[in-house]
Amino acid sequence: MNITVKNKKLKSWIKEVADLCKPDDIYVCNGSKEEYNLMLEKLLESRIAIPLKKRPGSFLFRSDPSDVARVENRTYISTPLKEEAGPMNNWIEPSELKKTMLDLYKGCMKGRTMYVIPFSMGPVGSPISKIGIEVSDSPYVVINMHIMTRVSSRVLELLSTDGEFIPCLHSVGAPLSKGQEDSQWPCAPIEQKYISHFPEENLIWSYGSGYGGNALLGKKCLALRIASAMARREGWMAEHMLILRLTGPEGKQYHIAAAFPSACGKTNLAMMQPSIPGWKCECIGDDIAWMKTGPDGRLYAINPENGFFGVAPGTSYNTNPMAMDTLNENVLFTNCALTDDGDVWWEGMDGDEPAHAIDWKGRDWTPESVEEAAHPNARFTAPASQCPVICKDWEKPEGVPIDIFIFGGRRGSVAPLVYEAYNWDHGVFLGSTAASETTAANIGALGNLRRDPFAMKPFCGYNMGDYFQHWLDMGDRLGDKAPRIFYVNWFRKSGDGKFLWPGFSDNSRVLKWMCERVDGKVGARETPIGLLPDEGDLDLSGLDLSTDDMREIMIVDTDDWKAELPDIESHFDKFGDRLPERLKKQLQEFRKRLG
Ligand code: TSX
Ligand code: MN
Repeated sequence: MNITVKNKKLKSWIKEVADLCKPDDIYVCNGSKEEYNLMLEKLLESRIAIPLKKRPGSFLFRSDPSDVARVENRTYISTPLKEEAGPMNNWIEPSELKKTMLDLYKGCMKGRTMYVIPFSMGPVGSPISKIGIEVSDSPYVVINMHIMTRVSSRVLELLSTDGEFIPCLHSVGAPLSKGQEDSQWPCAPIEQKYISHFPEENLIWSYGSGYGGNALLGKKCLALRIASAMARREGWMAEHMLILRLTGPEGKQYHIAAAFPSACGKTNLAMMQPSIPGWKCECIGDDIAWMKTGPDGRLYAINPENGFFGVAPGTSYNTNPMAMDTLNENVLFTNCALTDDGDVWWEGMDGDEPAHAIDWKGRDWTPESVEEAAHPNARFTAPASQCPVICKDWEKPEGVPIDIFIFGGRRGSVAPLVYEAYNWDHGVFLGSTAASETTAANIGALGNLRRDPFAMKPFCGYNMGDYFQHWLDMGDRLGDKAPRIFYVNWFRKSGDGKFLWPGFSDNSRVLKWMCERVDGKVGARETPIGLLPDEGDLDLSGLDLSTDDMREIMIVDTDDWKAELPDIESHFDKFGDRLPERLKKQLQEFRKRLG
């Protein structure tokens, strides 16, 4: 081991893990640039990292073809009672799960170095931040954690001898025998993969995968699953939300937090540049929001992350120019294609397809190839500080005051462009019933409706029924200082299958209407689903959009919505007696409004 650790709990945990996993070496990380470079040198030497001539300080990685995404069916919330994990989570009883995993962990780091990664979610030392220690046998994890979290020796100093941290144990699950050559991307077969959370003891155990959310344990595992359970106990919120600051022509600032399921363009919205003159948009975060009530009784949000781990395919100067400008240097790419001139490429990038490339599996690729060049879930890992529109206050320890919550989904029909909740409880109802059609990018049959409450289905660390209640409780606590709640659908299609709304920068028109609602500048018309913009109140100046199309985008078809009721009912039925009475009442009132 390269340094002596002072924290008592950490010291004994490191020893315990080392005795179990039997690594050849132990290295405690300090988060320095030198350490990052050292790690990369190793990865370059073993040809795991491919340097990119066109992007300084940037590298391409190719995962094992079996290890390309989060594994929801291998993800567990392990509480003593199954009831505590709830109907949306996989569950195994803690002692049983630990027994299984201890067997797997036995000697799993042989032939490898065990890295101890001290990290802070949120600015180091902020009262909202949480400290985690990830122990991992993957140098790829170390460099990704350097970008995605605040890895620093200051974290260890802060911990001192008795400070608290969240232990995050990770192994790729591929020990090396003496002289055995390492594979390009070590990992374990699917039936040995486990992404386990023990929320009652703030503990994370991950085994068998080296990829993203399975392995970078600060993100989905700590900042969402474990943090959501802590937040409920402690009276705050850990949400799957982007955070942005919108500034109006008079300089008034509005802070928006928005939750969308996958494939809705959350990162695009987080970095969106308004098409309407005088309005400005800045990014604070693209994935996770931690929110607490401030001294003035309002809700304040921080982004606990330090970087973006974004989906590459589909990212272009058309869809997200600010992301593209974030990716020029110091970026780690995973499962993108490699061009002949030493750059990355993916489907949906601007310009012509390359005439030749190496695909994500390392094979020759040409435009005639049947398979994609980049994996659909190929990723970039980039420092948030490199985003040209990162908000100057994005690391403010006290966070930014949230004015507006947005929930959304992808629907080709039924849901209009935007509507506002009648009140907090109705907003919670909208969040709890949020639905999206499945796309090629996520699993499940194409075009099926999938309920993804608050976009938290894969990320809630406890019973989702209790989570709904926690939202209601937060509303009670915030009272008239609570953010207003809206629902959006950028994806409504016309009868002939064309997107009706231009989306992207023009979504600023929708956000502007929300701000004017907050300021009481515009009215709204009551419909069974909520409050819709009065005709003429959405700023459509300079938009080439026919009146007919605009009407179609805004149609609320009562019969369509009545037809949804059975699905909402069976969705709610899953929660049994954990479904808050106040949501049952919301459903009753919705039914009544539909007539
Ligand atoms: O991210 C998207 N947003 C939010 C942007 C701030 N996407 C991409 C989704 C995939 C991740 C969108 N796609 C959006 C949107 O608002 N809207 C659409 C649908 C759409 C696609 C293309 C066009 C218009 C709408 N127009 C042309 O192709 C010219
Ligand atoms: Mn996410």
